[in-house]
Amino acid sequence: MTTEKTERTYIMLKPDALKRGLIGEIIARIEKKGYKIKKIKTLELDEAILKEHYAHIAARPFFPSLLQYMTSGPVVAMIVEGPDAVLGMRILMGATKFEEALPGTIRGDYAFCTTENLIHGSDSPENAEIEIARFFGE
Ligand code: IDP
Ligand code: MG
Repeated sequence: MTTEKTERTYIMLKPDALKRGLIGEIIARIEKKGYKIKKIKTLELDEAILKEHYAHIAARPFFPSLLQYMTSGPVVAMIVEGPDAVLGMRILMGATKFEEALPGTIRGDYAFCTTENLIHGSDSPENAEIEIARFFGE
């Protein structure tokens, strides 16, 4: 008997992933794990959508540099689906703080900075649906 549930999550490859030529490597890891990429597109984010998306950290001192980074180039937005995809993608991504991200995770293997940490993934199934609506309008 399997207990896992099929979920959708919102994944975003941040501007440093594109600048460093790592999107192929990161997408390959997501696919090798077995998740399906249901939708994918590049887009450029403006401050308004970022203030909404990052409302939970808007008061933090690093927020201006986060805005500058996230508007510095295009991102790759994806809807990723699979068993327990929300938690599973968070594990594949690794911890937010680069020094805590374990080897074998995307951030653990490639990130050397906490702001520029390559990838976003929704932190709950509820937020996944909100973020999918925000970036894909569905
Ligand atoms: P998450 O991306 O792992 O879910 P959040 O706490 O939601 O982490 O923060 C959103 C983004 O803000 C992080 O991915 C990172 O780019 C940036 N960030 C979070 N905490 C810090 C910090 O302490 N210093 C610098 N940047 C941070
Ligand atoms: Mg988060």
